[in-house]
Amino acid sequence: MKIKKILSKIKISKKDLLDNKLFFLTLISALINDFLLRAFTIGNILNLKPFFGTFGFILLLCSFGFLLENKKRNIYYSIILILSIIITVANSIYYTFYSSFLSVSLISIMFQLSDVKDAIKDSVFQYKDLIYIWPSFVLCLLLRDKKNKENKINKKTFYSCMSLSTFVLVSYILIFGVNINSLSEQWSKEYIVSKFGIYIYQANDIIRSFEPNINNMFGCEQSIRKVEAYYEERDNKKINNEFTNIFKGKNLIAIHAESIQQFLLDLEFNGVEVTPNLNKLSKEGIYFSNFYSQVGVGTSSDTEFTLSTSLLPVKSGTIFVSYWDREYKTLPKMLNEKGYYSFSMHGNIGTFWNRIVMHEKLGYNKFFHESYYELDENIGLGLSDKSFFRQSIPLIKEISLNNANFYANMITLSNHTPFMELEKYGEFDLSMEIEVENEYGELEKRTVPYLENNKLGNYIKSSHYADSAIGEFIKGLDEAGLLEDTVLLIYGDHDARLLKNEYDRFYNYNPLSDSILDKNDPNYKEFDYYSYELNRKVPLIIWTKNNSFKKEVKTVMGMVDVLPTLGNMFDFYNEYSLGNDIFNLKENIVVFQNGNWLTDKMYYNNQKEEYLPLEKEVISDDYITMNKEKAEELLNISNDIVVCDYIKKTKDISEANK
Ligand code: GP9
Ligand code: MN
Repeated sequence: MKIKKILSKIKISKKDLLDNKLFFLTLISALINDFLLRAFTIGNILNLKPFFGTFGFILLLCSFGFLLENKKRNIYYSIILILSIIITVANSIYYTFYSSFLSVSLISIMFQLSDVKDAIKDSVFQYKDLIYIWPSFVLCLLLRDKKNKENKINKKTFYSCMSLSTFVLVSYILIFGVNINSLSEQWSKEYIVSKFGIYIYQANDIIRSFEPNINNMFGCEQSIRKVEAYYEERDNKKINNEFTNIFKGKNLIAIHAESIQQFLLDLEFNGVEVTPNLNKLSKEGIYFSNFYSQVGVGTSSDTEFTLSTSLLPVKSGTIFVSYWDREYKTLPKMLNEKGYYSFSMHGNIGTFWNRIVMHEKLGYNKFFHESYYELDENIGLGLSDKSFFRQSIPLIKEISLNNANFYANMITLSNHTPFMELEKYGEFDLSMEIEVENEYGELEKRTVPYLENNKLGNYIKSSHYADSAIGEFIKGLDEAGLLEDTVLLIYGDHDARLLKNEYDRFYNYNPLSDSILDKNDPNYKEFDYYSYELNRKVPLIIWTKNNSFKKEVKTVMGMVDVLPTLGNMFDFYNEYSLGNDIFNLKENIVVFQNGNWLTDKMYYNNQKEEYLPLEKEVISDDYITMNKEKAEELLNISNDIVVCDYIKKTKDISEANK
């Protein structure tokens, strides 16, 4: 009854609306573009929720147009329309690159994105990104129509549109049971877009971008109490095991291997290994074969942060850029306390990812960036890995002579998307030799291109180069006598950000026709969402020259677990770690920024609320609910620690109490 009453009050005159073609264009084009964007990105086109969300929201915005007259009204609608086009185009491009949606807090680091703009242009700008500009052509036509310039203020239509939009939004929330909290939690951008549409997502993102400052001023008291309760309950004590103190007093060299994925290890083409050096190290040292990076939009910098702190990236923006001023308990700081000299090295400009500021905050005594090297060979964004390593050895040697112990973090660069500098990577043959029957019925050898001239193929060639650079580095370290008391830690920083369809030719190549197998072919191997996500894992190896600890660890593990695992080996302890010493765990959970999570039993897709079982054992609903809550809690707690500067605040309180 009530609904009928409300509806009867909403009177929108047909004439009013038909006289307002711009109003219609804005509303309808926003709806269509939102639909197209979701179809081309997350693909949930049959879901009605975002449709109602977008309709209610855009109608609400458009209703204010009726309070304006003539030219002003046209300008108002044109602005909404152009903004909606910009939002969809920008998100379309961004999604191809990051598999996520744009966050305005990234605008402050646009100068960095301009450094990778070539990478973006070469690899991900696609014609589909232009579909969204169609309304601008209609807009031009309508603005030329004189009738459109004569509009009177129309309060009645304003009230009607307002009521209708409010009615739609309220019933959308009530009927669909939309979880409004997810807007403030923002722990999965894909989730928000799939439930609210792109415009509500972006408006919410803009409001939330002020959070770093506002939250710290007002909303943190409660968050800090939650973090405190979390640590109390967690009982984050150090437990001894067979690896305790095995590397106490040893030097540490970490190799941050740009974009190296785990599937490359032990992969061969024409009898030649893609990563012979990593293969050898993985067999000689402790090899974690189910290891995942846990990056957000901060990619490389997020890995640097998580490795150093055992905390996760923030929900919105990047820690290196927006939260560099917070206090963290870090790997360099803890080693420095033990008399180590900690330093980082990288062949790109120091300001990239705000490293020049953040590395100092993380506790590195020195950051050797591009300016410290002779730029004698360039690959991609900066100095080539081979030259970088070659020039780094004497610098490391000098530090080793002047300090009791050292920790070096070497951030490699050459294996960065878009993997285009083939002539610099060296020879690596990705063609395939096959035998085919000729017209006389005889077998004949033929070479087919397979992964030559292909994005994944180029990535493989680039990775072969990166692996060879690591091999040369280790040889150089050995020659300089730097391996005797040193532990090497090698990890892929994140996946190569290849698109799912770029694996098609790799898995489903038909050499006879030099094309991709048909989906109905019995040999066709499905590379679906889960295969893609699980394939994003990266290698992690802990290696020493004498190799007394050979082992393959198969338990799932995330970047957040590296610090506690190393802490047990090197004898340091971070009570704020959110990860675990992997050797003290029977079962682990790896939580990803988009809310997905992984255990040895299953991979959970948070966006679709579905999962892939990884074992035959039946998975109970309780198990899923428990881990879902755990994943959510970890992301929230980590975010609160950073945003609310928890570590500094607790330290201040304990000092005041002394
Ligand atoms: C930039 C390099 C690459 O210096 O570390 O950063 P990424 O794009 O991987 O975050
Ligand atoms: Mn990287």
